[in-house]
Amino acid sequence: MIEIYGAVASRAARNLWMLEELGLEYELKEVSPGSEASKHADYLHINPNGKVPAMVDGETVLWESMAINLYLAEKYGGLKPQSPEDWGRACQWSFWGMLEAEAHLQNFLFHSVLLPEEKRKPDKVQTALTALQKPLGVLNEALAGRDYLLDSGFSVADLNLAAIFSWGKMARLDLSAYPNLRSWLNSCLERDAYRRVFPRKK
Ligand SMILES: N[C@@H](CCC(=O)N[C@@H](CS)C(=O)NCC(=O)O)C(=O)O
Repeated sequence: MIEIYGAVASRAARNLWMLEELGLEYELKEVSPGSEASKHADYLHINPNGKVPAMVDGETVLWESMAINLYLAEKYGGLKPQSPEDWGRACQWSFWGMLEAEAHLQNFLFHSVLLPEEKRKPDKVQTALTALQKPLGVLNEALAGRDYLLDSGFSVADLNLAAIFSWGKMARLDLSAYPNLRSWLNSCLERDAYRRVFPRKK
């Protein structure tokens, strides 16, 4: 059975979402980010970075959340880009999301919602907001007149990117200037598989 090391409240959630979409059996091995367990030799053997997530699938050990999802799409055939060009696009959006948006969204989320109030730095929120305008605009433009990033419909490209931009939603980032992005993100995050990982609060 596929094992995911991490926690729901970590980047492992994007792998759990992918596994739910694919209907694969898996086990979540609880390792909290930054915990002692994540720095223990047993875990470093799986992910030498001491970070989560990591995946073990038989003999295959992988880390880096986006790579794990691209592997799962290719290996198990779900949410899979249908051509080399679409593989390129899926990698493009996954790498772009991590390199151009993720750190800013993380700062925005931590300094506006997650950190205890006394540790939040308003200037970090402002810097993140300013830096986010460019990637938000790029993605909004790319989604003009289309429901998903690839012509074939919802794919690993959408899942990887929506998992990153979900942090904006968690932090109540105002997306009103980016209507294409907002409706795409809402439709990705309303999927049953996502809701199985993050059930709606009652
Ligand atoms: N690029 C990596 C980032 C991994 C990462 O930073 N994970 C965080 C949790 S979401 C972590 O383990 N942080 C703890 C630490 O840095 O010690 C990925 O996408 O898998």
